[in-house]
Amino acid sequence: MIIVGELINSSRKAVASAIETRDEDAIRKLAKDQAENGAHYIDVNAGSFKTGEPEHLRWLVEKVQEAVDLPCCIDSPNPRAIEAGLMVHRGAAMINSVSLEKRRHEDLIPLVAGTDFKVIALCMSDSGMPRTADDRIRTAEALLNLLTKHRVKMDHIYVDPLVQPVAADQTFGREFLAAIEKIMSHFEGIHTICGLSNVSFGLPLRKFLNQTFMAMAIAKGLDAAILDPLDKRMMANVLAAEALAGRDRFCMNFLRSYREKRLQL
Ligand code: THG
Repeated sequence: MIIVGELINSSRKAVASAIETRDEDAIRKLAKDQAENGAHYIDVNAGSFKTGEPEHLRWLVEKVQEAVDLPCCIDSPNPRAIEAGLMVHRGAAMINSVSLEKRRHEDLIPLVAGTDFKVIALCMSDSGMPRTADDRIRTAEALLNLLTKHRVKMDHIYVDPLVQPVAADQTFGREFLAAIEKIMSHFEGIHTICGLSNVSFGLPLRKFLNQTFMAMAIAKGLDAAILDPLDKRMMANVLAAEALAGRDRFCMNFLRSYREKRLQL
């Protein structure tokens, strides 16, 4: 499972103020803590700032990469902000995200064409949010065609079918899960990724719901996730679900994590 640490996100109050006051130590600590707890990428998001987002994102990329030897997942709906982050990034960043919305992909495709960047392909189009698994597959297919036509390798594409709250419509969870299964079985070499926490919006015990949903998504083939690596129960859940779904040869990863006391409930 490829883990993208979600904590450096300006929707969190402490992070927004660290960005505003240029508190390098706070950002460095968040990057280090997530790296030490199993993150492979560090998500950086300054989307709550109406002005200066590109400059904030560039600063975040610099501070994260000074602190840890990991690539960033550059998270913005604004192609200009993504570009600013990429300018200072070392190694192959993950671009979060390209969608089928015309304005968004027209600006981003030239940035990713023929590169080794990982690209999150978000299942959103100009007709809005997807509802069914079929909505998601259609958008995913169009995005895959677009990206591969521009020489992005299948193995570098992470489809995000977009998690929607089950409190708004009880079919949203199962439609998302069906989409993961179809995408993973139809497109050879592709990856799937998601941010889980939307699923529990408007309900109590959100962490518990997110953890349960993660195990269900792993059973369908999800192989990357944007989550809080400091959530021990979530990380244990990932290890358990991968072993139980037959994605951990001889349960070696589960056993090693247990021995190294990284599997604590
Ligand atoms: N897909 C993709 N990228 C994404 C998302 C996605 N990036 C952003 C988001 N969704 C995933 N990242 C976060 C980061 C922080 C929090 C949730 C998701 C978070 N939530 C607080 C909590 O859970 O305690 C609540 C914050 C609040 O409501 O104010 O910290 O789906 N490609």
